[in-house]
Order: sequence, then structure tokens, then C-alpha cells
Amino acid sequence: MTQAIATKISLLRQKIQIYNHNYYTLDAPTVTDAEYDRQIKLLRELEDKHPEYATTDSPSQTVGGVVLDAFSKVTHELPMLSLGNVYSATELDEFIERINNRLNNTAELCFCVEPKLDGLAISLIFEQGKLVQAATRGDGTVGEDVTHNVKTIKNIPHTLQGDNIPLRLEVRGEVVMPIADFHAFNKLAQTNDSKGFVNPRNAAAGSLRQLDSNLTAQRPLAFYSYGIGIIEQGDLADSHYKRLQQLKAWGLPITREITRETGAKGCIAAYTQLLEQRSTLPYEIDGIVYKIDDIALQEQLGFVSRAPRWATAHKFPAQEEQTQLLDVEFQVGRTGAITPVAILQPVFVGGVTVSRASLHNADEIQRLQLKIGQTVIIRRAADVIPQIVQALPGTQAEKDIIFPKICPVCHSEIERIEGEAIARCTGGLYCAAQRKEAIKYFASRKAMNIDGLGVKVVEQLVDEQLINTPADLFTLTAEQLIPLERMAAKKAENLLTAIQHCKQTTLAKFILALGIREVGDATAKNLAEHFLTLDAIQAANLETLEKVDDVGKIVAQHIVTFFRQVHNQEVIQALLAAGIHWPEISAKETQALPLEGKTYVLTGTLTRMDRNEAKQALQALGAKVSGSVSKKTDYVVAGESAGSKLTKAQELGIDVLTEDELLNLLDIQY
Ligand code: I6G
Repeated sequence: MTQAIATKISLLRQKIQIYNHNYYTLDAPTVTDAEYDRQIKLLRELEDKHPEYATTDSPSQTVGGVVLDAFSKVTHELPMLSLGNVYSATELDEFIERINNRLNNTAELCFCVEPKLDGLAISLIFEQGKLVQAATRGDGTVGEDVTHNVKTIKNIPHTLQGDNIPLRLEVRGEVVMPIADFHAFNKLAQTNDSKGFVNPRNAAAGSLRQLDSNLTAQRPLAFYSYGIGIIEQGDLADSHYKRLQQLKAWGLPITREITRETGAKGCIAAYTQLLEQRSTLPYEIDGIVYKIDDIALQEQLGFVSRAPRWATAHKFPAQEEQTQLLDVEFQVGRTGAITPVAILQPVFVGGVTVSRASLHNADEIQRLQLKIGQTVIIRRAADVIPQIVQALPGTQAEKDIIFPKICPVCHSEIERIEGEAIARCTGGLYCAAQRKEAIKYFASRKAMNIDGLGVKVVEQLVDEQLINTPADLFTLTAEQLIPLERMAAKKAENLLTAIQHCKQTTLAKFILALGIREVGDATAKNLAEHFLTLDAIQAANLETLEKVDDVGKIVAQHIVTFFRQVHNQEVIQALLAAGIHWPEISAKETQALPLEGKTYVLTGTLTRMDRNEAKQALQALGAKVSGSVSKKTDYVVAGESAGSKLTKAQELGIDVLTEDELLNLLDIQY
């Protein structure tokens, strides 16, 4: 029995050591953070229950990182520790109780509360205000010298500015790759057929640990301070919060979300608020850190083996989890696009249970080297559709995924035009799947908004051959509807009323409802406002279409091709004959707002307002806010550590605004 426990603990330690090697040395994790945390927790529980097997070199007692031979080694003068964790309000209460017991304290404690960035911890040493050394945390005692690489990070000052700077000062913080830059980097990697990064943390770690600092310089990294190590010949404030503000005053970046809170109640309120903000932050965070604010109390509390007693991290729900790929289905979309969809062993991730995830196209399956039966890592950041980001190495027994050559619905040939990622069913409106999708899209909320015409009803109507095109909806009768599944007389009557109701619409919604390839709601609105009438849009040639915002060569070609098809013309005529109409648009209406017609791109980190606020303020004044810089961009607003978008704007000669200039334009005082 005891032997069995010893073996269990030993195997668990070896397993965690392999995870550590993959994560810290190779920058290529093979399990999710959530799974890693579960295994560490299990090991600690076993060691607590069987203290006779506890050892100081157990991965439960060490920081985890290692030092690569490729870099020179730096011994930290003060160890760089990690943090303990709490996972609930109860565990936070227990953490506070332990502190109160040690301090013999009964008063409410004051905490400095900071977001926990998901990046790579580093130490910066400044001597006489000059940056002289940067090192990774490594195993907490010895780290890697990454000074050359860190000096390429744009928001790290090489010289501190201001008064009372200690003669020698160590600043600790986290290097991250901002989320927007991570996506841009991966997109570029995909077009260059090179490998992207699995997540922003890996991107930051992989970029910082490059042997050639020219490569690091090309990566959009940013740094945020969270604490101080060595202080020689200098007096700093007696509060952690004030010390962070002092770092900011000397020119070191700190996160905007730092606050001071009282007691568990204040901490939990800050947790809830930060969790809500999570999806709008420019960097990825995996939790919040509560730190006793009073430095004297911190000193009194001291450290346990690997973490301070005066701080703990409260983890957010995991955004990555692992599960099994059970099968792959091939869906046929509105335009015939064949999308492989992963069928997953249901898994709770990012606050929801995920059982399906789009695999986009055949290239994505190839890129992930995916096989049925493998364990995969699913990522679901808040409000973002779930994605498979990695397939873990598996066994031989797994099955290859065969991309079909004929449409699974209508059995027409599937074609993939050279140079295009998407394969399409060639069946057109002969394909029931495409017909169903076209009708669902027509009825959808942003288009004709037909209440009660859900997915299941459309599928039955097409399968029963009661409708073939959106125009057929307007000839439906109660007698046809009532026999459908879950359709009583009242529901049928409501649906018929909704169908009648939708006839009063707008030109933009009608254009959107037609389902022209790559014409979404913004483009449909731009087309309506530019041409004012349906006839004018139908008559437009490629050149005139390309004058419209958002419309490039490819979209213009899709529009012309769509209106040229006889069957599309027949459907449009039938819809108009059924009574669909919209109010006339006057040219004046479309020019009412001061920034109408101007396209802005926001890049980098804004420090006094977040991107969403800036976007909404610009849109309220009529501007269009785009995600990418092109010749059609009028202004680029560049915040801190702006990267490739700023470079592109400069290359294209586009006006670049600072955050101050933007605030000035918007007439906002912060
Ligand atoms: O690893 C860490 C991440 C963030 C930290 C940390 C932190 O504060 C926001 N704070 C401390 C005190 C330590 N590690 C040891």
C-alpha cells in the first residue's frame, strides 16, 4: 500500500517534470495550464497526506523554470519566487485568516490588487538609473541573461527619468505579447507558411528567448512592472501600491487596472470587475493578484519555500482545456464552402461547455496535423468562438481525417480553386444545404429579422419542398405550416405575421439578406449609402464598386457576379413583387456626422481609455474603425508599443495620431 503511494507520487513528479521541461525549456507546452494546475494540486494533496514522502526538490516546491545553456546564467540576488493560488472566495478567506493569525491582527487588511498577466516573468536591474541587466526567472534562483533582447522592447526605458532613483534598483514584471499583435503575427506567419504560436504567452516566451536579438526586436513585446527586488541607496514608499506609482513616474510601465482594496469583500469585487473586463484588455490575463499593501507587514510575513506569504493569485476560469477529438463532420455553408467541424468530448472551457469547434479548412487540419482520437487543446477566450489550437502527440491507433471529394449533402463535386483555402460544393442552389443556409441567412436578425423562422423550421420547409428560395416564404400558408414538427396553429399564425412584417425593411438589410459573398452588414450599409438605390447597385461596375468603403477587388467581383446570375435576378424580382420595400435614402442623411467617410485604425496600447471606448467614440461621430491598415485608412491612432500597423501606416504615408491628439479630437478630458 505504502509502496503504491510512493510510486504514485514519484510518477506524478516525473510527469510534472516533463510538463515543466516542455513549457519552460522548449516553450512548447503539452498540457493546458488548467491540467497542469490540477496535477500540481493532486501532488500537493498527496504530499500533505503523506509527509513522509515530501522532498524539497519536488516540483510542488520549486518554481518550475530552467536555464538554457544557450544564454549566460544570472544568479538572482533575491530569489524570484512564484505565487500561491486561491480558486474561490472561501480559499481567499482562508488565505486572509492565515495572515491575520500570523500577524495577530483583527483589523481589515488593505490589499494592492493587480491583474496577473500571462507572460514571462523577468527581472530588470538599473544602476544609477541605467538598465544594466535583464534576466528571466529561470528556476527562481538562476535565470538567463536576456539583456540584449529586453533592450529591444519598446516600452522599457534604458534610462529612468526623475528624482530619488535608488543607486541600484531591481524591477520585476512580466513580458507579454499584446493580443492584437499576437493575432497579427500569427496571421502573417500563416501567409508565409511558417509556424505561428499557440497563445500570446508562448509568443512572448519564444520571442524573448531568441539567440539573435534582431529577431526579438521584430516581435511586438511589451513589459509591465509588478514589483521591486533589490533596492540600494534609495528610499521607497512604505506601500506596494505607491511603489508601483513611483515606478510609473520613473518611466516604467505598469498596468492600468491596479487598485487598492480593503478586506476580502474589496478583493472579490475587484476580481469580478476584472473578469468582466478581461475580454477588452490589450493583454491576456489569467487571474488577479492580491498583495498586502503595507511593506512592513509584507516583511513581517516573509516567505514559504517558493512563494511570499503576503500575496496570492486568484485564478480566472481557464481559457484553454484539453479534450478528445471524437470525429470530424463536413458542413456545407451558404456559399457552398465545406467547413470541417470537430466533434469533441464535451469540455467546460471559458465559461461554457464546448462540444464542437470549426476547423475552418483542409489547411488547418494539415497545420494542426490532426487525427481522429487525438487529445487536443481547445481555447475559448471570452466571447470568441472555440478553437483547436494544438493537437497533442498521440498513439498510432488514431484515424486520418479524409477531406471529402463529393458534397456530403447533394453529392455534387467539391472543387478547390488553386490558391484558395476553401473547398466548395459545386451544386449551387441544387444543393439543399446551400438553399437552407441562404434562407436562414435571409431570415436572420441582422437581415430580414423574421421572428420564429428558426433553423429547424427552415430545414423542414426545404426538406418538405415547401420552399426553395427566400421568395417562396411569402407564399406560405397556415395549412402548409401547421403539420410541421413543433408548429401549432398559433405559432404558424405568428410566423406568417412576422413574414408579412419583414417586408418593411431598409435597403442595407435587403442587400445583406441576399447573401452576396463577403458582403456583411457594414459593407451592405456602405453600398446602400453610396448608391442610394438597388438599381444603382445592380448597375455598378467593378470600378465604381471599388470606390465604396470596405469594397476591394474581390468583393466587387462577388457583387457583379451575384447580380449577373439569372436565378438571383428571378429571386430579387419575386421578393420585390411580394411587397418588400424600404424608405428612400437621401444623400444628405448619409453625410450628417462630422467624421463620416473617415476610416481610423487603432493600434498599440491606449493608456487613458481602452480601445473599445475609443472605437465607440469614433463611431458615434460617424467614423469607420477598421482592424487593418490599407490605402483606404485615413488615420492611425498609435498607442504605446504600437508595432506592425504603425510601420505600415508610415510606409503608406497615412497620418498618425497620438493618444493625446485623439482625446483632443474627441474632446475628452482624462
Ligand atoms: O508571477 C507573478 C505575476 C504577477 C508575481 C507577481 C505578480 O503580480 C502582479 N507578484 C509577485 C509578488 C510574485 N510573482 C512573486
